[in-house]
Amino acid sequence: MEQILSHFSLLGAPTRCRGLGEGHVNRTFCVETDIGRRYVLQRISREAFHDIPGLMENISAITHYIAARVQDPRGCLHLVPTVEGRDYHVDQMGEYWRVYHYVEDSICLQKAERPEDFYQSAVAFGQFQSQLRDFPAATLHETIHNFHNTPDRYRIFRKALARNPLGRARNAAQEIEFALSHEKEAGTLLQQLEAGELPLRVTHNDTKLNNVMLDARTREALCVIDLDTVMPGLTAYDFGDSIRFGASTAAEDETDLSRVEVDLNLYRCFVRGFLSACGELSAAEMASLPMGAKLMTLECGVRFLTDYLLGDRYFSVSRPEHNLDRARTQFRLVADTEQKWGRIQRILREEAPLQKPC
Ligand code: GN1
Ligand code: MG
Repeated sequence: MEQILSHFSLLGAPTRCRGLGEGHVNRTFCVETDIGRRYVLQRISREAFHDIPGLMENISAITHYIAARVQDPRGCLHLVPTVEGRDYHVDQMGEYWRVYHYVEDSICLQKAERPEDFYQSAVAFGQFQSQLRDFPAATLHETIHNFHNTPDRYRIFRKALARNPLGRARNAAQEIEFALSHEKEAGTLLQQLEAGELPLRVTHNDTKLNNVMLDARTREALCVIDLDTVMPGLTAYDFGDSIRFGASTAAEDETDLSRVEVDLNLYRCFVRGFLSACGELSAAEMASLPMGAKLMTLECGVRFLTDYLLGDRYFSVSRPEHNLDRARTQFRLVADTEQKWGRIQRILREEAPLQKPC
Protein backbone atom coordinates (compact mmCIF):
# COMPACT_ATOMS: atom_id res chain seq x y z
CA MET A 1 0.00 0.00 0.00
CA GLU A 2 2.82 2.38 0.88
CA GLN A 3 4.23 1.84 -2.58
CA ILE A 4 0.87 2.66 -4.19
CA LEU A 5 0.32 5.68 -1.97
CA SER A 6 3.76 7.10 -2.77
CA HIS A 7 2.43 7.91 -6.25
CA PHE A 8 -0.22 10.31 -4.89
CA SER A 9 0.25 13.89 -3.68
CA LEU A 10 -0.85 13.31 -0.09
CA LEU A 11 -0.32 15.81 2.71
CA GLY A 12 1.85 14.00 5.26
CA ALA A 13 3.17 10.44 5.31
CA PRO A 14 0.64 7.58 5.46
CA THR A 15 0.55 5.91 8.86
CA ARG A 16 -2.63 3.81 8.76
CA CYS A 17 -4.68 2.06 6.14
CA ARG A 18 -7.86 0.10 6.88
CA GLY A 19 -10.73 -1.35 4.86
CA LEU A 20 -13.70 0.95 4.39
CA GLY A 21 -17.34 0.56 3.41
CA GLU A 22 -19.43 -2.28 2.08
CA GLY A 23 -19.09 -1.98 -1.69
CA HIS A 24 -19.43 -5.22 -3.66
CA VAL A 25 -17.22 -4.22 -6.58
CA ASN A 26 -14.21 -1.98 -5.82
CA ARG A 27 -11.79 -2.38 -2.88
CA THR A 28 -11.87 0.67 -0.62
CA PHE A 29 -9.49 1.80 2.14
CA CYS A 30 -9.23 4.73 4.52
CA VAL A 31 -5.72 6.14 4.78
CA GLU A 32 -4.46 8.42 7.55
CA THR A 33 -1.28 10.46 7.47
CA ASP A 34 1.03 11.60 10.24
CA ILE A 35 -0.38 15.12 10.09
CA GLY A 36 -3.93 13.91 10.57
CA ARG A 37 -5.15 14.08 6.97
CA ARG A 38 -7.49 11.34 5.78
CA TYR A 39 -7.97 9.96 2.30
CA VAL A 40 -9.99 7.26 0.55
CA LEU A 41 -7.91 4.89 -1.55
CA GLN A 42 -9.68 2.68 -4.06
CA ARG A 43 -8.68 -0.13 -6.34
CA ILE A 44 -11.09 -0.04 -9.25
CA SER A 45 -12.55 -3.37 -10.33
CA ARG A 46 -11.28 -4.49 -13.72
CA GLU A 47 -13.88 -7.25 -13.70
CA ALA A 48 -16.65 -4.62 -13.67
CA PHE A 49 -15.06 -1.80 -15.65
CA HIS A 50 -13.35 -2.25 -18.99
CA ASP A 51 -12.50 1.37 -19.79
CA ILE A 52 -11.09 2.74 -16.54
CA PRO A 53 -9.34 5.73 -18.16
CA GLY A 54 -12.73 6.73 -19.64
CA LEU A 55 -14.42 6.17 -16.28
CA MET A 56 -11.85 8.40 -14.56
CA GLU A 57 -12.32 11.08 -17.21
CA ASN A 58 -16.04 11.05 -16.40
CA ILE A 59 -15.41 11.35 -12.67
CA SER A 60 -12.89 14.12 -13.08
CA ALA A 61 -15.22 16.12 -15.33
CA ILE A 62 -18.26 15.63 -13.11
CA THR A 63 -16.55 16.41 -9.83
CA HIS A 64 -14.96 19.57 -11.21
CA TYR A 65 -18.29 20.62 -12.65
CA ILE A 66 -20.15 20.14 -9.37
CA ALA A 67 -17.34 21.54 -7.21
CA ALA A 68 -17.62 24.83 -9.12
CA ARG A 69 -21.31 25.00 -8.20
CA VAL A 70 -21.37 24.16 -4.48
CA GLN A 71 -20.19 26.17 -1.51
CA ASP A 72 -19.33 23.50 1.04
CA PRO A 73 -16.25 21.60 -0.17
CA ARG A 74 -17.93 18.50 1.28
CA GLY A 75 -20.70 18.99 -1.29
CA CYS A 76 -18.69 17.00 -3.81
CA LEU A 77 -15.95 14.39 -3.98
CA HIS A 78 -12.45 15.66 -4.81
CA LEU A 79 -9.82 13.53 -6.49
CA VAL A 80 -6.24 13.71 -5.22
CA PRO A 81 -3.82 13.82 -8.17
CA THR A 82 -0.79 11.62 -8.55
CA VAL A 83 2.63 13.25 -8.32
CA GLU A 84 2.61 13.41 -12.13
CA GLY A 85 -0.69 15.27 -11.99
CA ARG A 86 -2.89 12.40 -13.20
CA ASP A 87 -6.20 11.26 -11.75
CA TYR A 88 -5.17 7.66 -11.15
CA HIS A 89 -2.19 5.34 -10.88
CA VAL A 90 -1.69 2.00 -12.61
CA ASP A 91 0.52 -0.41 -10.65
CA GLN A 92 2.84 -3.12 -11.95
CA MET A 93 0.02 -5.68 -11.92
CA GLY A 94 -2.06 -3.43 -14.14
CA GLU A 95 -4.43 -2.53 -11.28
CA TYR A 96 -5.95 0.97 -11.26
CA TRP A 97 -5.87 3.06 -8.09
CA ARG A 98 -7.38 6.43 -7.21
CA VAL A 99 -7.51 8.60 -4.11
CA TYR A 100 -10.20 10.99 -2.90
CA HIS A 101 -10.13 13.41 -0.01
CA TYR A 102 -12.02 11.85 2.88
CA VAL A 103 -15.33 13.60 3.50
CA GLU A 104 -14.74 14.73 7.10
CA ASP A 105 -17.45 14.81 9.77
CA SER A 106 -19.72 12.68 7.68
CA ILE A 107 -21.56 9.39 8.05
CA CYS A 108 -22.59 6.74 5.56
CA LEU A 109 -25.49 4.45 6.45
CA GLN A 110 -26.33 0.90 5.37
CA LYS A 111 -29.86 1.40 6.52
CA ALA A 112 -31.85 4.53 7.36
CA GLU A 113 -31.92 4.87 11.14
CA ARG A 114 -34.88 7.22 10.79
CA PRO A 115 -37.06 8.23 7.84
CA GLU A 116 -35.32 11.62 7.73
CA ASP A 117 -32.03 9.90 6.76
CA PHE A 118 -33.68 8.38 3.74
CA TYR A 119 -35.29 11.71 2.90
CA GLN A 120 -31.82 13.27 2.94
CA SER A 121 -30.45 10.61 0.62
CA ALA A 122 -33.30 11.43 -1.76
CA VAL A 123 -32.33 15.09 -1.62
CA ALA A 124 -28.71 14.15 -2.36
CA PHE A 125 -29.56 12.08 -5.44
CA GLY A 126 -32.18 14.60 -6.60
CA GLN A 127 -29.65 17.40 -6.23
CA PHE A 128 -27.03 15.40 -8.08
CA GLN A 129 -29.36 15.05 -11.02
CA SER A 130 -30.27 18.71 -11.06
CA GLN A 131 -26.62 19.78 -10.69
CA LEU A 132 -25.80 17.82 -13.84
CA ARG A 133 -28.85 18.87 -15.81
CA ASP A 134 -26.85 21.10 -18.16
CA PHE A 135 -23.72 18.96 -18.13
CA PRO A 136 -22.70 17.98 -21.69
CA ALA A 137 -23.93 14.39 -21.44
CA ALA A 138 -22.53 13.39 -24.83
CA THR A 139 -18.98 13.84 -23.46
CA LEU A 140 -19.50 11.03 -20.92
CA HIS A 141 -18.14 7.56 -21.57
CA GLU A 142 -20.52 4.65 -21.11
CA THR A 143 -18.58 2.99 -18.30
CA ILE A 144 -20.57 -0.24 -18.35
CA HIS A 145 -22.33 -0.94 -21.59
CA ASN A 146 -26.04 -1.68 -21.15
CA PHE A 147 -25.76 -1.18 -17.39
CA HIS A 148 -29.47 -0.72 -16.75
CA ASN A 149 -30.64 -2.45 -19.88
CA THR A 150 -32.86 -4.96 -18.12
CA PRO A 151 -33.61 -7.04 -21.24
CA ASP A 152 -29.88 -7.37 -21.83
CA ARG A 153 -29.41 -8.49 -18.21
CA TYR A 154 -31.99 -11.17 -18.97
CA ARG A 155 -30.08 -12.22 -22.08
CA ILE A 156 -26.94 -12.70 -19.95
CA PHE A 157 -28.98 -14.54 -17.32
CA ARG A 158 -30.42 -16.93 -19.90
CA LYS A 159 -26.93 -17.63 -21.20
CA ALA A 160 -25.67 -18.37 -17.69
CA LEU A 161 -28.69 -20.59 -17.08
CA ALA A 162 -28.07 -22.55 -20.27
CA ARG A 163 -24.41 -23.06 -19.34
CA ASN A 164 -25.07 -23.69 -15.67
CA PRO A 165 -21.32 -24.25 -15.22
CA LEU A 166 -21.42 -25.24 -11.53
CA GLY A 167 -24.74 -27.05 -11.53
CA ARG A 168 -26.12 -24.40 -9.17
CA ALA A 169 -29.37 -23.95 -11.12
CA ARG A 170 -30.96 -26.81 -9.19
CA ASN A 171 -30.52 -24.88 -5.90
CA ALA A 172 -32.30 -21.89 -7.37
CA ALA A 173 -35.31 -23.37 -9.16
CA GLN A 174 -37.84 -21.04 -7.54
CA GLU A 175 -35.77 -17.93 -8.13
CA ILE A 176 -35.19 -18.90 -11.76
CA GLU A 177 -38.88 -19.38 -12.24
CA PHE A 178 -39.62 -16.02 -10.65
CA ALA A 179 -37.11 -14.28 -12.89
CA LEU A 180 -38.42 -15.90 -16.05
CA SER A 181 -42.03 -15.15 -15.19
CA HIS A 182 -41.18 -11.44 -15.01
CA GLU A 183 -39.15 -11.17 -18.19
CA LYS A 184 -41.96 -9.72 -20.27
CA GLU A 185 -41.90 -6.50 -18.26
CA ALA A 186 -38.16 -5.98 -18.46
CA GLY A 187 -38.19 -3.71 -21.51
CA THR A 188 -40.93 -1.32 -20.34
CA LEU A 189 -38.76 1.71 -19.64
CA LEU A 190 -36.43 1.20 -22.58
CA GLN A 191 -39.40 1.06 -24.94
CA GLN A 192 -40.56 4.41 -23.59
CA LEU A 193 -37.08 5.83 -24.06
CA GLU A 194 -36.88 4.57 -27.62
CA ALA A 195 -40.32 5.98 -28.37
CA GLY A 196 -39.07 9.39 -27.22
CA GLU A 197 -41.47 9.43 -24.28
CA LEU A 198 -38.75 9.57 -21.61
CA PRO A 199 -35.75 11.93 -21.78
CA LEU A 200 -32.18 10.77 -21.32
CA ARG A 201 -30.48 12.55 -18.41
CA VAL A 202 -27.15 12.31 -16.62
CA THR A 203 -27.82 9.85 -13.84
CA HIS A 204 -25.84 8.20 -11.06
CA ASN A 205 -27.13 4.68 -11.71
CA ASP A 206 -26.09 3.17 -8.37
CA THR A 207 -28.16 5.13 -5.90
CA LYS A 208 -27.84 2.98 -2.81
CA LEU A 209 -28.28 4.70 0.51
CA ASN A 210 -24.68 3.78 1.29
CA ASN A 211 -23.55 5.88 -1.66
CA VAL A 212 -24.57 9.07 0.14
CA MET A 213 -22.59 10.98 2.75
CA LEU A 214 -24.59 12.78 5.45
CA ASP A 215 -23.27 15.46 7.78
CA ALA A 216 -22.43 13.66 11.04
CA ARG A 217 -23.83 16.50 13.14
CA THR A 218 -26.90 17.76 11.25
CA ARG A 219 -27.47 14.51 9.29
CA GLU A 220 -28.20 16.59 6.22
CA ALA A 221 -27.14 15.42 2.77
CA LEU A 222 -23.59 16.36 1.82
CA CYS A 223 -22.74 14.57 -1.40
CA VAL A 224 -23.09 11.36 -3.33
CA ILE A 225 -20.18 8.97 -3.82
CA ASP A 226 -19.43 5.94 -6.00
CA LEU A 227 -19.46 7.85 -9.27
CA ASP A 228 -18.21 4.99 -11.46
CA THR A 229 -21.53 4.47 -13.16
CA VAL A 230 -22.47 8.10 -13.81
CA MET A 231 -23.72 7.98 -17.39
CA PRO A 232 -26.69 9.07 -19.42
CA GLY A 233 -29.72 7.21 -18.10
CA LEU A 234 -33.30 7.57 -16.92
CA THR A 235 -34.49 9.38 -13.81
CA ALA A 236 -36.46 6.24 -13.03
CA TYR A 237 -33.18 4.31 -12.67
CA ASP A 238 -31.90 6.59 -9.92
CA PHE A 239 -35.23 6.78 -8.20
CA GLY A 240 -35.76 3.05 -8.53
CA ASP A 241 -32.39 1.85 -7.31
CA SER A 242 -32.74 4.00 -4.20
CA ILE A 243 -36.12 2.50 -3.40
CA ARG A 244 -34.78 -0.99 -4.07
CA PHE A 245 -32.08 -0.66 -1.43
CA GLY A 246 -33.28 1.99 0.98
CA ALA A 247 -37.03 1.43 1.25
CA SER A 248 -36.54 -2.24 2.09
CA THR A 249 -37.18 -3.18 5.70
CA ALA A 250 -34.15 -5.50 5.65
CA ALA A 251 -30.61 -5.74 4.39
CA GLU A 252 -29.94 -6.74 0.79
CA ASP A 253 -28.66 -10.13 1.96
CA GLU A 254 -31.23 -10.86 4.69
CA THR A 255 -31.88 -14.59 4.85
CA ASP A 256 -35.19 -14.40 6.71
CA LEU A 257 -37.50 -13.35 3.91
CA SER A 258 -40.39 -12.71 6.28
CA ARG A 259 -38.46 -9.59 7.30
CA VAL A 260 -38.19 -8.23 3.77
CA GLU A 261 -40.77 -5.82 2.42
CA VAL A 262 -41.18 -2.37 0.94
CA ASP A 263 -41.70 0.20 3.68
CA LEU A 264 -44.30 2.60 2.28
CA ASN A 265 -43.44 5.27 4.79
CA LEU A 266 -39.84 5.26 3.59
CA TYR A 267 -41.10 5.17 0.03
CA ARG A 268 -43.09 8.35 0.65
CA CYS A 269 -40.08 10.05 2.27
CA PHE A 270 -37.96 9.29 -0.74
CA VAL A 271 -40.55 10.53 -3.22
CA ARG A 272 -40.84 13.77 -1.28
CA GLY A 273 -37.10 14.38 -0.99
CA PHE A 274 -36.29 13.40 -4.55
CA LEU A 275 -39.02 15.50 -6.14
CA SER A 276 -38.05 18.50 -4.04
CA ALA A 277 -34.51 18.45 -5.41
CA CYS A 278 -34.32 16.81 -8.84
CA GLY A 279 -35.67 19.64 -10.97
CA GLU A 280 -38.66 19.55 -13.23
CA LEU A 281 -39.78 16.16 -14.51
CA SER A 282 -42.07 15.54 -17.45
CA ALA A 283 -45.42 13.90 -16.72
CA ALA A 284 -44.23 10.65 -18.31
CA GLU A 285 -41.03 10.73 -16.29
CA MET A 286 -42.97 11.24 -13.09
CA ALA A 287 -45.27 8.37 -13.98
CA SER A 288 -42.29 6.12 -14.73
CA LEU A 289 -40.86 6.29 -11.21
CA PRO A 290 -42.74 3.34 -9.66
CA MET A 291 -41.82 1.17 -12.63
CA GLY A 292 -38.22 2.26 -12.10
CA ALA A 293 -38.40 0.91 -8.54
CA LYS A 294 -39.82 -2.38 -9.71
CA LEU A 295 -37.45 -2.87 -12.63
CA MET A 296 -34.28 -1.85 -10.79
CA THR A 297 -35.13 -4.39 -8.10
CA LEU A 298 -35.95 -7.09 -10.61
CA GLU A 299 -32.79 -6.35 -12.59
CA CYS A 300 -30.60 -6.46 -9.51
CA GLY A 301 -32.13 -9.78 -8.51
CA VAL A 302 -31.44 -11.14 -11.99
CA ARG A 303 -27.83 -9.91 -11.78
CA PHE A 304 -27.29 -11.55 -8.37
CA LEU A 305 -28.84 -14.77 -9.63
CA THR A 306 -26.70 -14.73 -12.78
CA ASP A 307 -23.57 -14.21 -10.70
CA TYR A 308 -24.61 -17.05 -8.42
CA LEU A 309 -24.98 -19.36 -11.42
CA LEU A 310 -21.60 -18.28 -12.77
CA GLY A 311 -19.73 -18.78 -9.49
CA ASP A 312 -19.68 -15.31 -7.86
CA ARG A 313 -17.28 -13.66 -10.24
CA TYR A 314 -18.68 -10.12 -10.14
CA PHE A 315 -20.12 -9.34 -6.70
CA SER A 316 -17.91 -10.09 -3.74
CA VAL A 317 -19.41 -12.70 -1.43
CA SER A 318 -18.71 -13.85 2.10
CA ARG A 319 -20.59 -17.16 1.96
CA PRO A 320 -21.36 -19.65 -0.79
CA GLU A 321 -25.07 -18.79 -1.15
CA HIS A 322 -24.59 -15.06 -0.68
CA ASN A 323 -25.63 -14.04 -4.18
CA LEU A 324 -28.61 -16.40 -4.08
CA ASP A 325 -29.70 -14.86 -0.77
CA ARG A 326 -29.41 -11.43 -2.35
CA ALA A 327 -31.44 -12.52 -5.39
CA ARG A 328 -34.13 -13.85 -3.04
CA THR A 329 -34.53 -10.55 -1.18
CA GLN A 330 -34.79 -8.67 -4.47
CA PHE A 331 -37.49 -10.98 -5.81
CA ARG A 332 -39.33 -10.81 -2.52
CA LEU A 333 -39.31 -7.00 -2.87
CA VAL A 334 -40.58 -7.23 -6.44
CA ALA A 335 -43.46 -9.43 -5.30
CA ASP A 336 -44.23 -7.02 -2.47
CA THR A 337 -44.09 -4.07 -4.86
CA GLU A 338 -46.68 -5.81 -7.03
CA GLN A 339 -48.89 -6.34 -4.03
CA LYS A 340 -48.59 -2.71 -2.96
CA TRP A 341 -48.71 -1.30 -6.49
CA GLY A 342 -51.93 0.69 -5.98
CA ARG A 343 -50.65 2.32 -2.81
CA ILE A 344 -47.26 3.01 -4.39
CA GLN A 345 -48.96 4.87 -7.25
CA ARG A 346 -51.18 6.74 -4.87
CA ILE A 347 -48.28 8.01 -2.79
CA LEU A 348 -46.68 9.45 -5.91
CA ARG A 349 -49.94 11.17 -6.87
CA GLU A 350 -50.31 12.56 -3.37
CA GLU A 351 -46.74 13.83 -3.13
CA ALA A 352 -46.23 15.21 -6.62
CA PRO A 353 -48.57 18.21 -6.39
CA LEU A 354 -46.97 19.21 -3.09
CA GLN A 355 -43.75 20.12 -4.88
CA LYS A 356 -43.12 23.74 -5.70
CA PRO A 357 -43.31 24.35 -9.45
CA CYS A 358 -39.84 24.70 -10.93
C1 GN1 B 1 -22.74 -2.76 -6.79
O1 GN1 B 1 -20.32 -0.97 -5.62
P1 GN1 B 1 -21.64 -1.10 -5.01
O2 GN1 B 1 -21.74 -2.16 -3.99
O3 GN1 B 1 -22.15 0.24 -4.53
C2 GN1 B 1 -23.16 -2.60 -8.25
C3 GN1 B 1 -24.57 -2.05 -8.34
C4 GN1 B 1 -25.54 -2.96 -7.59
C5 GN1 B 1 -25.05 -3.10 -6.16
C6 GN1 B 1 -25.90 -4.08 -5.41
C7 GN1 B 1 -20.72 -1.13 -10.70
O4 GN1 B 1 -22.67 -1.49 -6.19
O5 GN1 B 1 -24.98 -1.96 -9.70
O6 GN1 B 1 -26.84 -2.43 -7.60
O7 GN1 B 1 -23.69 -3.55 -6.11
N1 GN1 B 1 -22.22 -1.72 -8.92
C8 GN1 B 1 -21.70 -2.07 -10.13
O8 GN1 B 1 -25.68 -3.91 -4.06
O9 GN1 B 1 -22.01 -3.10 -10.71
MG1 MG C 1 -21.00 1.80 -3.31
